[in-house]
Amino acid sequence: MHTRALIIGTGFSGLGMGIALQRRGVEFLILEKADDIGGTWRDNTYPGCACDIPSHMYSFSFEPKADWTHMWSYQPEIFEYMQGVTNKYGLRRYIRFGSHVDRAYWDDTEMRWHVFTTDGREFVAQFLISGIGGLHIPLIPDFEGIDEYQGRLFHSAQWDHSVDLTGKRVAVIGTGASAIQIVPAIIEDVAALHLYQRTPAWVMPRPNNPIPPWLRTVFSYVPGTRWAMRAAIYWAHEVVGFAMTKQPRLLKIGELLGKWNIRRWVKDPELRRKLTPSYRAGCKRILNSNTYYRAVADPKTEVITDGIARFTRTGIVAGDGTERDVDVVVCATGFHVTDAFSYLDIKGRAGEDLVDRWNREGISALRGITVTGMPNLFFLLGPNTALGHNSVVFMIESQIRYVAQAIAAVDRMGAQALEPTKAAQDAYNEKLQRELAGTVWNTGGCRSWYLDEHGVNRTLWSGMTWQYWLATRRFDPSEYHFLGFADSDRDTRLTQHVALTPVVGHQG
Ligand code: N01
Repeated sequence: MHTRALIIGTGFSGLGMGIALQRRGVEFLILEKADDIGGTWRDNTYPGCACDIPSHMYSFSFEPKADWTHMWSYQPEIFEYMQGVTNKYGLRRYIRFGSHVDRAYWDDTEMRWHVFTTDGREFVAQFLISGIGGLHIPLIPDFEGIDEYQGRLFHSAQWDHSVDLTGKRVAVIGTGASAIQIVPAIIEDVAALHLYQRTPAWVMPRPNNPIPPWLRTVFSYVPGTRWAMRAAIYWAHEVVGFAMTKQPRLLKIGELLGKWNIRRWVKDPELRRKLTPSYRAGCKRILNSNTYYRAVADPKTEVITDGIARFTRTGIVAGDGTERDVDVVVCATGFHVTDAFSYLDIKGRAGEDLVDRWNREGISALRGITVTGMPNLFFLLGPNTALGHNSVVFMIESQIRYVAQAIAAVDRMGAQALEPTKAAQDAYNEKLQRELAGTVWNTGGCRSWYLDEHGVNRTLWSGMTWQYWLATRRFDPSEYHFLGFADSDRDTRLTQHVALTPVVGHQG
């Protein structure tokens, strides 16, 4: 099947990109591996699943919703919002559900991407846009003996709703963003909760009471109020972003709040000690909850900090040799992040394997979106565009605008394709890494999934989000080579600076 632009995924990225192309009259299709839209907000259905960025900000700027029921919405409401947007824009007719992309290659002669799904279908498109994001491949650590365990075991992002936790002994492994929402949501039901903590998180107080109906009415009917709320949320988060990126010392103030939150709920000094992080707040994602520490302090909960030595048929043996039997194990152990892209099979110009390159050099892209040697390939939430402090939907919208401008630039130039110059991509990433060097993620004294195995931050944007907005607001053609002009001399002239390996036509 032929189309002009092929989008992969129907999370916020894929849906937003579809809407932008629809508006601009660019023909497109969206490939979705599952049988419904929603990406991470479809997959994560664990008890207590909610967004830790307020919904008036964690939503499309062009599709505001006045009647969010909570400041920090729960997964069902966000999923419903995404369904509403999908239906409003009639996106379903562009989506091919059950289409799991397996591999893609760029044909230098045709100047087209050939994209294959696992069931053998082939799609051909001029532009390929990845909306797969970075947090979609669940990571279950390879604990010794895990395969022998006879109880129920699942990952937080693949919650098994057929398992009734009532009266069960449950182990939760991990104390990240997912775990701190799960633990308070299940504590009432379970008979015992074993919380395996490797590193404590900084957890700030956060009430999440329903937004009163009168305020929702104000947002609906009083012009400007919704935007004022959005702006207030945005700038409050940017202040934290300033501290994280420019003045990590200021985060000590947050640590005082975090310590107060522990003291407020936890009376046992030994437990307080276990729960108090030893690294700068913000180095790992700052979490927010008014219910987590209360659940941790519950007599049913045991916090285990001795590590996991191995699994047995009936439970887990901790690092100190203590064996604890459990009926259910929840792995809230996060996702493959910096290695998430190694699951891709993408071959670009002259058959170059993108993953081989990224394995050699580390993942990087120009503005986190385009990659030299990979014509007409765009990443949404690609390298170094995730956030530690604000709404990624804001980043996604900046990227979508940039991609739409890039496609328009190809058409305007009368070309078939573009790719960033190596000089532009390298200069961009050198500056980015210089800026990251002083941030809390690189200096805060923790080990997080923001850093790759060499300790290089390949995940987060280095500054404030408005700086990224500025950096992507205007597509700059001087950073690109344009390829595939009808006048082939012009093509040669423009591409002669690229170290072009000879065009070999069909690469598989
Ligand atoms: O995953 P995580 P998550 N042995 O990687 C521990 C987004 N999100 O699913 O800190 C023992 O944060 C690991 O320990 P340590 C958000 O961006 C957003 O919770 O590495 N423990 C950690 O405690 C978030 O950052 C929302 O020492 C092991 C935990 O497992 C991202 O998703 C909500 C281990 C993993 O925490 C991921 O969050 C939820 C091992 N071998 C999630 N391996 C929103 O509200 C890992 N751990 C938007």
